[in-house]
Amino acid sequence: MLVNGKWTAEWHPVQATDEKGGFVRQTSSFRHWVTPDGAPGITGSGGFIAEPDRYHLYVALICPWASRTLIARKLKGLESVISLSVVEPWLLDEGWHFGDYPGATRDTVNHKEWLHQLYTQADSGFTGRATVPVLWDKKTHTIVNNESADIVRMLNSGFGTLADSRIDLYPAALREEIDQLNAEIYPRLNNGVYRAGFATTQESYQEACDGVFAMLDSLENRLADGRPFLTGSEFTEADIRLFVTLIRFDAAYHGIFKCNLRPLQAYARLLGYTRRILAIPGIRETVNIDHIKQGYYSIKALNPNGIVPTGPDLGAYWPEEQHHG
Ligand SMILES: N[C@@H](CCC(=O)N[C@@H](CS)C(=O)NCC(=O)O)C(=O)O
Repeated sequence: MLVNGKWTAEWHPVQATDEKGGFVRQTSSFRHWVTPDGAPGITGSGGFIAEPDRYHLYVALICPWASRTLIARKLKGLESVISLSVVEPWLLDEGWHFGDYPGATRDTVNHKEWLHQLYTQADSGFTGRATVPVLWDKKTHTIVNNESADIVRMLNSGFGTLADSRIDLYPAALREEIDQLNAEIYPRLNNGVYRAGFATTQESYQEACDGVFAMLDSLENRLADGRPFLTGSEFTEADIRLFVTLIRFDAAYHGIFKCNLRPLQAYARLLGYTRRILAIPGIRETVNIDHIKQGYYSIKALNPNGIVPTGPDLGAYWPEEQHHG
């Protein structure tokens, strides 16, 4: 991580823990908002007006939080408005790296080698982890925001007429329900799998793992009335946030994070739900199972030899092909 703008290599890879040995995720530190007229958003300062070719998104395809933003960019038709860089799948000694691994790109905007160099360009005294996603402003050469939940919302409504208005990922009538779903699914499932994986005590692992499966059970029941998406017939940001975890579940969390009570494939409705979302035009291209497996299985504290398992067979997700690279 960065300490006062200097890279320190001591971090890898077990992150901050609480007094019970539970994993604690760092809070995001750049919280400005792009808005149609440049007015300040709910946090941070103003001046980030929605303009074509002004903003650049940095993601990792292994990362569920970054993938949220990639999906939102795609569905809102912002691919030609916001350019993109993809890091390689492994957290190396200096964190995320730009290189030539298939599916990754170079940093075509700032020509950095490491993601942390963007953080110090934005703030030369930055202390914290250099995480993806990052929304970068090419005009003022700084980070607009590095919190995926914010970025998804600003891609949905901050780009005004530059974005496809037919799709609303956070419709006013569903906001309360979406907020409630997010508040429940994030700690128990999205971050719950990480809390299970990075737990350093049996007790914190058990608590996290129980939460993960209780949440999956509850979501499976929620879909029992035949609703296609979490809130009903409309696909919303709550679905994006659930999908990015479900699509990684069997490929990574079931193995490396020891969330192995059941595979996702044992949940018929959740599997059908995952397939339904994969079939939405554009979404499948945001999923790269090779990056996901390479990335998670390279976490040295959990898998010192870095061996990437061959399985599982994910054919049930993509019935027409055996796997998707
Ligand atoms: N709150 C952030 C979390 C992002 C996050 O934790 N990203 C991970 C990858 S999945 C990361 O970049 N980790 C690098 C590190 O911790 O050094 C968000 O949702 O945007």
